[in-house]
Amino acid sequence: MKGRILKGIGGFYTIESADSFDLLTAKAAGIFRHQKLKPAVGDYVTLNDDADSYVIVDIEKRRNYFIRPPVANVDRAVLVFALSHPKPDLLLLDKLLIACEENGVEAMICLTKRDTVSKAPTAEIYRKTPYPVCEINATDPRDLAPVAEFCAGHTVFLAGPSGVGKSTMTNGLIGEKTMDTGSLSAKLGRGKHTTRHVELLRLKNGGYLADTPGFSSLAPACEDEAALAKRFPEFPLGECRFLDCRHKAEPGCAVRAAVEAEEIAVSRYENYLTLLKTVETAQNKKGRRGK
Ligand SMILES: Nc1nc2c(ncn2[C@@H]2O[C@H](COP(=O)(O)OP(=O)(O)OP(=O)(O)O)[C@@H](O)[C@H]2O)c(=O)[nH]1
Ligand SMILES: [Mg+2]
Ligand SMILES: [Zn+2]
Repeated sequence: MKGRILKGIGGFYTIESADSFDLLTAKAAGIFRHQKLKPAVGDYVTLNDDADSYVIVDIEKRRNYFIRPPVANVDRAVLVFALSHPKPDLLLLDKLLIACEENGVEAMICLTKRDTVSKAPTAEIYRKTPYPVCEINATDPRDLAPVAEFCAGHTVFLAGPSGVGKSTMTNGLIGEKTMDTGSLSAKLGRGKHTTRHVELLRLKNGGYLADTPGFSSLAPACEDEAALAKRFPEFPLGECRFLDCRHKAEPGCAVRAAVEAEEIAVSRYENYLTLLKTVETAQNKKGRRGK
């Protein structure tokens, strides 16, 4: 029989049956112990139910796979950052957006703790991108409507730093207190990594939601400079004077012109330059090794 892994703890997996939507428990077959492939939350699997317990015997090819935390076959992501407490790390947000682009995951940006700030420039930065943006008080369920609409019918994960309200939102979206939430550390003003495992929760209107412990270590894999620029969907690529423009100081660069015209946010462009340096350094290393 077929099903999907919603949860895995200590070698036991909770599977939603594809036919009945019932939940059942299974173990992984011995073959997976000797393979690099391990069953992950989000996997579509085949179960063998001949014996008196269910055993996962096959894993369908994954559409995508994220390592930390392990979750497979995701089609949308809500990137959650607080407007303050903790202060948003926009380089991390841009890295997460790139990782979504690379993995064919549609992203939404959700800025929480709207109730704690009077002015918030962060939203304006991302309104200049094609990504949907919302500013919310995550503790107010009425604010969650745009997020609920974005998630309905899809497999979605919430990603973002500790303490920004991912579990608070999860509880609001699921409609019950499923996840523990934690206060910020008074000394450091950061979250305390309250959520430690990943699990797919069933949404009321169809679809699955995974609250996660972060993805703070998710590094974009961009293989070269051209690939990096393509991950910024608001960059007017193909309009620069030079085909191989890196959008740094080249004359006739359409990207820089768009930054000057305030069509592209300065912070997005600066983060592009920061990541470009990383890609260039990695390439130089590779080049030297190749000689
Ligand atoms: N005022 C206000 N507080 C919020 C908001 N969102 C979350 N909080 C509070 O922030 C704290 C952290 O929220 P969590 O939901 O545990 O954060 P998290 O992102 O799940 O954190 P980790 O599990 O550690 O990754 C809790 O005390 C929440 O009540 C918001 O929009 N406004
Ligand atoms: Mg949490
Ligand atoms: Zn250019």
